[in-house]
Formats: sequence, C-alpha cells, structure tokens
Amino acid sequence: MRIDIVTIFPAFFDVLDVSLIGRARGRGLLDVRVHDLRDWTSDRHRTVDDTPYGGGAGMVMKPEPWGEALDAVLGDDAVLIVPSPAGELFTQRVARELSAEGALVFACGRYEGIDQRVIDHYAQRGRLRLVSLGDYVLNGGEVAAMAMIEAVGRLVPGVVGNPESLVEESHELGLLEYPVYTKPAVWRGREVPPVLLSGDHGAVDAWRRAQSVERTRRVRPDLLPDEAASA
Ligand code: 6GU
Repeated sequence: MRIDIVTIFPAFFDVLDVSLIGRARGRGLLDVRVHDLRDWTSDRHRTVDDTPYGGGAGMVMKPEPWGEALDAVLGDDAVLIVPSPAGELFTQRVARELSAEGALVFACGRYEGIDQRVIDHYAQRGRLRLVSLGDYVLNGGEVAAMAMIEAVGRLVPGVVGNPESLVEESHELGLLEYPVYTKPAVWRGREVPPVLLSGDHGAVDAWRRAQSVERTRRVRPDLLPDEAASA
C-alpha cells in the first residue's frame, strides 16, 4: 500500500520508522512518503495560512498550496483522507475499508482548518473522506493521521505476523476484548482466573466470551444490540 502525507510538520511522522509499521516499511509492504506543504508555496515566507473571511479567531489554511500539493501527490485512484473533527467517525470498519485500497493520501490541516473550496474541489473528483477520531479537539490532523495509519497499516496483509491475532481483538467482533494474563500464576497476591489454567479450551472460550460481553455491557453498552444493552 502506498501512503502519502502532506503536512507542515513532517517531523511528526518520524516515528513511522519504528515498531510494526517501520518493519512493514522495511519489508516493502507499506510505502510511506511524507511531504512538506510549504514546498508548494511560492512566496518568500512560504505562507500557508491567512485570516478567515467573515472574521473570527484563528487562521485558515490557504487553498493555493493545497491545490498545488494535492495535484502533485494525488494519483488517479488514491483515496484522499482529510482528518477533521467535522468528519465521519473513524471506526474499525473504516480502517478495514481503507486497508483494501492501493493508495491513501492524508491531507493534514492545522489552525482552524483548510479553506472549504479545497475540500469541495477534491470531493467533486471523488474518493474523498473527511474522518474524525472522536468527539474531542486536537491541534491538527497529524496525530489523527498517525492513528489512522497505524490502524489501517496493521490490517494490510503481511504487516501483522500472525493474522489470527487480528481476529479476536476489540471491535473486530463488535465487543471489547476479554482480559489477558501471563506468568507468574500469582502476582502480589492476585491469582490468574483458574479456568485459564484448566486446559479446557471449551471452558476458556466460554469464559472469554462472557468476559467480553460483561465488559462491553459495563463500559460500552452502545456497542451491544438493544436487547442485550437493556437486559
Ligand atoms: Cl481528525 N482532527 C482534529 N484536529 N481534531 C480531532 C480529530 C481530527 N479527530 C478528533 N479530534
């Protein structure tokens, strides 16, 4: 999968060199390129923002550098992702959909946002998604893009060594994950649930399932079907 990122803070993405995503890049599974938006400015100060029409606080990102940058970076079939608190919610389903794409371009805005005409122009071309991480405010799209790249990248075949480890995770089954334990069997007086030491795989599966349902009902009842949520 090819991933291009346009940002005024390329250094935010230095950490993509490490961990699972870094390894996937080294193995050629993910081709990630980071571009500095200011490379597409034409004034001496490399200006990317200006005051908002209509007044108000903050600054708005100018359309011209974004137009030049996206014309240069966006291939014919790439999906353009604009991280924005005004976007659709980023869920495991969205991550799955994006992991099936050949190319993604992340346009990371700062300040109060990007001039709306940029969004409208590239939406008309098609394959644009405004995506939000959740109902809180970040200073810009960079950290959100990073989260999305990790969630999508690990679903690309071969990135995660054992594909089975993807199946039982939180949100893949519509439930939160069950609690997990490793050695020692007793730590600071706390024992591992005995069923996990029983060797009875059917009993282990049933216990884990019950733990997932109980945890989901307690913490995230909104994830359960209505009858289970109200039970
Ligand atoms: Cl995608 N961007 C910003 N700036 N804030 C956010 C967000 C995105 N998702 C949640 N908050």
